Amino acid sequence: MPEALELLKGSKERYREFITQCLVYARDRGVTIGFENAGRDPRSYPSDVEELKFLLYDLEGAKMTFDVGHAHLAARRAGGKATGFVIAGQIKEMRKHIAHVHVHDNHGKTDDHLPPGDGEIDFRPIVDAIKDIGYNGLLIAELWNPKKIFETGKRGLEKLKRLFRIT
Ligand SMILES: [Mn+2]
Repeated sequence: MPEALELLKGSKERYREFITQCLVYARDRGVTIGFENAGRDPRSYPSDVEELKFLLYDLEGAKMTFDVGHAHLAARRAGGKATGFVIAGQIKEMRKHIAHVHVHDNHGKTDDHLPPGDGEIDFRPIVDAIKDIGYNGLLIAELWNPKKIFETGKRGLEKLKRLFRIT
C-alpha cells in the first residue's frame, strides 16, 4: 500500500515539526518534555525505544519518559520472552535522555498497567539498570484498575517500594 506508507511518512514529518515547535515553547518556559515510548501496540508512534531514539536523536532538549510496561510489550512483539535484560540495555542506552520513568506490569499481550510483580516482567535487571545509570527522577507506578482504585494504588506503591528497596 504505497499510499498508506506515503500518508504515514507525512504524518511522522508533521509530528516532528509539531514537537520541534513544542520544544522551543517548553525551553522558553523552563519545562522539560519527556517523550514516551508509547508502544502499547504497533499503531502507536513512536512504538518502541528504537523508533523514539530515531525521532529524538537530533532534537535539542528532547528528553524521554521510559515506560517499562510498553518496552516489555514491544520486546515481546519482537519475539523475545525474557525481556528484562533487553529493557535494561535500552535504559542504559538512553541514560542521557531519560527524564521520567513509568513502572507497570503486563502479560506481554495487552497494556494491562498492573502493579509490578502481577504480570510476567522480570524487573530485577530493569531495577539494576535504573540504579546503575544514577537515575534520580520520579518513579511512577502507572496502574489501571477502575474497580479497585485505592487498593490497586496502595498495593502498587508497596510493590514499587519493595522492588526498589525504598523505605
Ligand atoms: Mn506510560
